[in-house]
Amino acid sequence: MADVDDGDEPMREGDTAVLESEPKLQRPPLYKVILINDDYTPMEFVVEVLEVFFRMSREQATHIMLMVHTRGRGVCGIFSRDIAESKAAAVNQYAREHQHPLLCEIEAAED
Ligand code: TYC
Repeated sequence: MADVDDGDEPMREGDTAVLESEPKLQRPPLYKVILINDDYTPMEFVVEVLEVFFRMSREQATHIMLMVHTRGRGVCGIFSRDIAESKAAAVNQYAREHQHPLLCEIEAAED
């Protein structure tokens, strides 16, 4: 190209310098899956949910369940929006199928 500086030839008066912009790759936003405490869902059921849907060991699951039980809510995982939404929906559906009021929500994670 004659008039645009593509780096091959020395610049001359009248040429146009072109600065390539930095590629702006943004990471996809992440979402926390939050478990909410209630007075009725059995502790054992919550532990099972954490093992099955969040692949936690019995020890991890028990730790998170007790944290939710004492503090009111707790994070059980951080995922892309699609995965977070489908995990929360699957947990809520599983809880309803077993007539438990257990509630799972998602919340944007700060980055
Ligand atoms: N609070 C419940 C109980 O005492 C246990 C529980 C823990 C329920 C965590 C929900 O997200 C929850 N049986």
